[in-house]
Amino acid sequence: MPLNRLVKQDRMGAFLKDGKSMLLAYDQGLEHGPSTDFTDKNVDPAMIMETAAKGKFSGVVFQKGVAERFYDGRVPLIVKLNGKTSLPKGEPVSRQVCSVEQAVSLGAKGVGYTIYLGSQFEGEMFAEFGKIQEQAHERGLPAIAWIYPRGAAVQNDTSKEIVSYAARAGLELGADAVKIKYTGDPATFAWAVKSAAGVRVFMSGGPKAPTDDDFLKQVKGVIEAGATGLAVGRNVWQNADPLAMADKIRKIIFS
Ligand code: FBP
Repeated sequence: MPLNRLVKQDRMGAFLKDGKSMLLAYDQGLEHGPSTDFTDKNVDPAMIMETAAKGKFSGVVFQKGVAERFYDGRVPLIVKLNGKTSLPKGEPVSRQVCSVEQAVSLGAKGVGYTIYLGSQFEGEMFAEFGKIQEQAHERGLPAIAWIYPRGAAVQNDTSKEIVSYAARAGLELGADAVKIKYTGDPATFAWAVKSAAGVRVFMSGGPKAPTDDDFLKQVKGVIEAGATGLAVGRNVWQNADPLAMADKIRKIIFS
């Protein structure tokens, strides 16, 4: 059997077109709660499934409960394997709530896991992600790490130093892709992309930007920096016209 280190597989293939990607994230119902993020329309996961398909997203991200009830196969699925609510205070930790096996049975072509880098519990999340990465790779699936520096030890979670540290941690831990926050400009984000050394980099959308143009400027910067694309939620499905926004984003990523 060839040594793993000699096998340069891109397990992200199901989510790529011309090496780029645009993922629709919808796990905020657990992370933030419905009253923080949702309206009468986007509280319904069926609306998100429709947006993912009609908006020609490269993939959609659900927790297992939403996937079980609403995933219909039109867009490749990523199942988030851990999660937490915004209710506990103190050092953040997010633990596994779904197995790789269960994700596969739901039709997942990839699995996601959040690591709070810098938290006093980062070791627990490293260990859990380590097992998940091995189980996902045994099945040929990518393990995508949401790496968010957070906790009392982290002063500025969008600085060049900390975002590139997050990207590099993804490489070191064996992630196929990392989802990280934007640093604010292409030059500093390019350092994060370089630090990931081939691990695919996705920008995490964040709270809805004041205007479409503000957000699209970030998307341009991310692509200019050499990233693969973005995994976005609120900036699409909180938009008054989610499909029009998806179209604008797609044009930048795949142009
Ligand atoms: P958004 O584009 O809405 O920010 O979604 C990306 C995401 O990573 C979600 O997958 C996740 O629920 C959320 O951000 C986590 O947000 P927070 O930074 O508040 O923990």
